[in-house]
Amino acid sequence: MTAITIQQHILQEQQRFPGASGEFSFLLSGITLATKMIQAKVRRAGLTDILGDADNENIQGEMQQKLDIYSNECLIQSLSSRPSVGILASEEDEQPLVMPHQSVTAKYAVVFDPLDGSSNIDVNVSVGTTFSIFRRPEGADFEDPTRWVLQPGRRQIAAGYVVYGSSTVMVYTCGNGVHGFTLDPAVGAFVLSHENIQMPEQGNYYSVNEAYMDDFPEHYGAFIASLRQGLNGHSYSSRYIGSMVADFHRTLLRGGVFMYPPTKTHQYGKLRLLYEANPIAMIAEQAGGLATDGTQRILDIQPKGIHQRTPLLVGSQFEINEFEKRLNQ
Ligand code: P6P
Repeated sequence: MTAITIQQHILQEQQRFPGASGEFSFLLSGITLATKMIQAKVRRAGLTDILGDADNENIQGEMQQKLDIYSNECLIQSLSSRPSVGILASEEDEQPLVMPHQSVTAKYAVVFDPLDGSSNIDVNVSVGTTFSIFRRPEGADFEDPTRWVLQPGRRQIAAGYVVYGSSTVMVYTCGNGVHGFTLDPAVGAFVLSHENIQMPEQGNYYSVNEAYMDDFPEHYGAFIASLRQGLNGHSYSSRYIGSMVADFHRTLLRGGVFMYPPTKTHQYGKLRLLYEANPIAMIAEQAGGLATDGTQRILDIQPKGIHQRTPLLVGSQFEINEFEKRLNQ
């Protein structure tokens, strides 16, 4: 069977965007290039002095890991050389970045978390990169860059993530199904390995940080208790890595539910809407799953701030419907 690289796949997807003269595939190739550079550093993290905390804090108030900084720079450098990109918004930067060219023909904004879960790097736990792509809104200019990115997730034209795990896998969607590509280190290419991923309608795992169990709102606690007891004679195991991309990737392939509910310290949950929940939610829905903030679909939320947080429940139809049934009781 001939291998299909992500570049070939993107070009096929490109046909779905009328008038996109290769710009879209060139944009996505900027992301794949950056993630190959990131993975090369992640794979060697224990061998270079890149481990450990940088001496400055990012806006999230977390100690930046040096790999965070490197990963952010890889994505900025790669995407800045794509004239179709007008605005970037990163988890690592308080404000959106306006591309120096400020081209009137710039069509896209890219939102990303360069290295989600980076606090796990030093203990060799899987980490990930997430990205989300929007079209430039009608009439948006470079005076108000936030307008390019404060769009509901349903307007994403593409979204995806790379999980740096036992292998490096990129999962993306352009609204025409979800497809996974495994990096072949021998040739340095992402090769199609999971075509048209469908999330199981019901799963065997629930994934949540149970240390906060007493903090969760009551209906979350009741839902988790029902998963522990088993639903409709279906039993569950608990799996939680503490790295969203890895926890979601398992949920995508095996089904079940991943959640980060509101807690006493994070009344809107810890995960960020724009560059964590939205891309994950687009992938989940494209694969037949669901994603909610506990009251509405993630993709319907109108963002108010680039770094705003949201509760997130994402997973199989069965489990999410079971949660929503309890909510309405
Ligand atoms: P907690 C990693 O720092 C992260 O942002 C997500 O990747 C992960 O799901 C979550 O935080 C883990 O948070 O509070 O369970 O340690």
